[in-house]
Amino acid sequence: MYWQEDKECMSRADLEQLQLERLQSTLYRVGTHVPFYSNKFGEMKLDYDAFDSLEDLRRLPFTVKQDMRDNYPYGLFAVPLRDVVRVHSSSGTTGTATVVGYSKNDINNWSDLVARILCAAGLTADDVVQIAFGYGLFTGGFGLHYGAERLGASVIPISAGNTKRQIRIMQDFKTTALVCTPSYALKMVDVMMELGVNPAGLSLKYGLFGAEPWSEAMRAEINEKLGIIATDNYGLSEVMGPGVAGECQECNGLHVNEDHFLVEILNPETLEPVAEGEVGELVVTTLTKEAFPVIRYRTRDLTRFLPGPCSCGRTFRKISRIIGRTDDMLIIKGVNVFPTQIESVLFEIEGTEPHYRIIVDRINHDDKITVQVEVVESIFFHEMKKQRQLVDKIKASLASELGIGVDVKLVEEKSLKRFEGKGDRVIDKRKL
Ligand code: DLL
Repeated sequence: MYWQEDKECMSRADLEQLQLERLQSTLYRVGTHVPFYSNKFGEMKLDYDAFDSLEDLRRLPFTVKQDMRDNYPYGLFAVPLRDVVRVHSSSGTTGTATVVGYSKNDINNWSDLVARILCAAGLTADDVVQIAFGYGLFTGGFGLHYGAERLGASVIPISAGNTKRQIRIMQDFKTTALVCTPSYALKMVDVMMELGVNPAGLSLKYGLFGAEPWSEAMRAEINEKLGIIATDNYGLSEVMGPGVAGECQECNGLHVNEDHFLVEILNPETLEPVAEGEVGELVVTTLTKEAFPVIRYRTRDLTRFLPGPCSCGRTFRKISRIIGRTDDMLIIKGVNVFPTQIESVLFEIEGTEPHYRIIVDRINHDDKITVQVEVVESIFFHEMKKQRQLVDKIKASLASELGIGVDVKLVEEKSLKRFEGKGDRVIDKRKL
């Protein structure tokens, strides 16, 4: 049930002591090997010996994505390239890519941390794990692969794409665990329906989904359609990749691997900690990374701490599923709207399919948001009145969730784009 019980269930006091020791050595490592940090620490006259409490973290400077771009490609590495055994890179949607490196030890830790997450989700060495994340510079494929191998499971490194083949392999190889983005899991369901494959006839038991925001309602839909237990796992390349946090079988929040990552949740404007349990930006400091340590990395991901302890016995704190990113929050007529809020509403409404697109525009200085929703084919055979009733129902539910009016357009089944990797359901036409 645990992969590294001595760590995952350690007392908070022991954990905090371990975190402090690891933080001190990380600071020393970056302060002596990475000019970016030595300059910053020099400016603030950081005295390593006086750094004797986790509270002192608050005095340290932040690292942001732009710092990584400015130091492209290897400027933030803390070891010489000859000690780097792997490089990954994240392209993001804009600007220069960021490049991250791993030492042998980093890969070893990464494998254990991902194995912890797979184990917490219920997987064992008996499982057959189909990894439908892209293999390559993206951390998803290789990260989950090494973790699943470390667990001793049988790994199918199929990578993303070629959905018909994915399903064929799932049937023939008796896959018990599917690993991909939640969007791709939904696409697979679609293709199964097209092919006349009944998911109940598969051997699937688990789905480990991550790499993009999704909602509780989407989980329910996937669980029901595939007959599995879906868990959420979170990570980001700048910090390691998958393996930063993951859900146990309680399925209500993600345990952070706190012996390797020190996390804070801050108000993104004031950069002060939010009140306990409030939503804020996740900020991560790595505690064991050798090749690419980061201090107070601003992830832009929004989450909150959940109250503990967890009945699974793990002592690591839990964060809620990621609600969205500070940069994918839409501000519509001054109101903050997250795509996941819209998703949750749509998934609750009967007759709609789990595929939607959000289009934002500004017409005569007025923000306008239109949600295109796929609906089951039969809706279009109904009289107009029924269609209008459905539109009104969706509009009313969205208005009550979001606090603003939204236009709704019903579109035919399978008319919206499907995703094999991270989904992108928002088209913002405003020139902001
Ligand atoms: O997406 C790492 C990963 C791969 C995590 C596979 C889990 C599974 P990046 O491509 O650098 O790395 O993207 C990181 O994706 O900052 C979040 O905004 C988002 N993200 C990752 N996992 C989740 C999740 C990988 N479970 C960015 N829920 C992060 C919501 C997620 N968003």
